[in-house]
Amino acid sequence: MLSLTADDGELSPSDEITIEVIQPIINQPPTVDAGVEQLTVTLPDSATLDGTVTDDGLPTGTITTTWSVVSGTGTVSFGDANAVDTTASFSEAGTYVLSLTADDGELSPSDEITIVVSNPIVNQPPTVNAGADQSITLPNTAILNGTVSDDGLPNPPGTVTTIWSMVSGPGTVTFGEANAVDTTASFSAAGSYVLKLTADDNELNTSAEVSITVSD
Ligand SMILES: [Ca+2]
Ligand SMILES: [Ca+2]
Ligand SMILES: [Ca+2]
Ligand SMILES: [Ca+2]
Repeated sequence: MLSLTADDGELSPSDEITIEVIQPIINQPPTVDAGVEQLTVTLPDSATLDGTVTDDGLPTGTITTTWSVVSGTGTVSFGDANAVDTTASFSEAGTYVLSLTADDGELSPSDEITIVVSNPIVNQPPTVNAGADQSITLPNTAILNGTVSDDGLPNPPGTVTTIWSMVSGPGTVTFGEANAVDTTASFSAAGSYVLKLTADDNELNTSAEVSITVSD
């Protein structure tokens, strides 16, 4: 409140005026959040982008948002590059940095997100070794020493089933336990036999052979 007083030495009337001092209205920049710091995606999946943008409505009340690529090994396709929430798909595996910018007409801050894009994991077939060729004399049995390994895929089941069988031979073969990798084989007659060990991961199977020479 200001007071103005005029004083002529005898009389001093005054009048008052009230002045309200207000802050100038300053445009605040939009706040931009591009979402979680890091996303992981397995091809051919796309990434779900969940951005958040707010503003004080100044200077015009209109905000333009734009997703763009800061860095990346391949190309990026956005579902809608001007939508705060959208999707991004990637041409190849690698690490990508994307940026979400919000522009209120005067100020345009941005925020980044890192997306790690992986190739799909492909099931590999089991590897099988049926052991070294050997010779035995009847009535001895052959000791079969197989080796089987797998990448554990697919999961489920995550396990491999194995079976020994006879490919060729002059007689019959009896296995101690046909489904065991390491087992025994006994033979009904002398001659040359070829035995086979097969491993099956429920999608892919691999076989290996071993020759057994059986003499009387
Ligand atoms: Ca959102
Ligand atoms: Ca603003
Ligand atoms: Ca073995
Ligand atoms: Ca496998």
